[in-house]
Amino acid sequence: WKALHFSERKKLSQNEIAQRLYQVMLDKESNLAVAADLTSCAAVLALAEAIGRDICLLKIHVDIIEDFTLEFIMDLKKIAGRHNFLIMEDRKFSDIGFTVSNQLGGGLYRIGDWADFVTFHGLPGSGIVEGLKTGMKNCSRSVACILVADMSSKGALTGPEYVSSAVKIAEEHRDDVVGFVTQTDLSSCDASFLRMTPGVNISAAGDGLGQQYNSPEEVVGRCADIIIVGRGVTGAADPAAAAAMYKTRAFAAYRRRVDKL
Ligand code: UP6
Repeated sequence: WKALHFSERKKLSQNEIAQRLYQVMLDKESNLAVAADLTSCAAVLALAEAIGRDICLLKIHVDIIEDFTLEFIMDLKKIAGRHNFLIMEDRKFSDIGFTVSNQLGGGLYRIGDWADFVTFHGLPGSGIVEGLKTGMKNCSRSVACILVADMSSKGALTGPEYVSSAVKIAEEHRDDVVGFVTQTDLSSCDASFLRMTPGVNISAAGDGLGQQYNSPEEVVGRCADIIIVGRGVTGAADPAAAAAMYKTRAFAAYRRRVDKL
């Protein structure tokens, strides 16, 4: 799969939201997702406005925002529309199907009404996807699901056996599960699945809390279609300039990957 151009990958995907993301990546020549791990609505909106031009995807953790309102989501969607990027809520759902159906389709955040993508863990088994699909029935639209296959943090328990079982869940639900958060290339999985890789920062090796960083070139060469950069952008003196730099480096690395193989 690594040798295939995003336009070929788009044709292989059966999911409309994943196809939209591939198209955004092609149109903007960007395979950069930024993790907007900020704690106020205003800060997330200001960041989205500043970096929107350069990203294909904005990843948020809605539950760290202290003054969350649904108006904030409407404002964020407007910025996403204007700058042509999609939104992923990195909720990492990880409970039984019944519980995740309520977490996706209800509660204060109503994630299923606005997120283009959500993340989930395979730990509970395939019932979690059934739960997410049930939750979507209470929502105004469909959401594309991204399975966290393995993690960037030191000592993560997501060993090879776990990963290969988790990946099977995705393959069995390919209408709804369109990709992975991963550190490895998941070579047994076909080319329609997106691979997104966090733990990318050119200025640090870690964060003192278990996070481990690599460069854009390293992760795109190894496994990433999309790099996910958090503090490398949000903590930079000039986040817009940092986003532009990560975008250029990640897309150049993707071009080298498809040209070389
Ligand atoms: N994230 C990881 N590693 C994973 C999965 N997800 O770091 O295996 C998420 C974190 C954070 C972002 O929840 O939002 O990616 C990384 O941020 P950073 O670049 O500031 O470390």
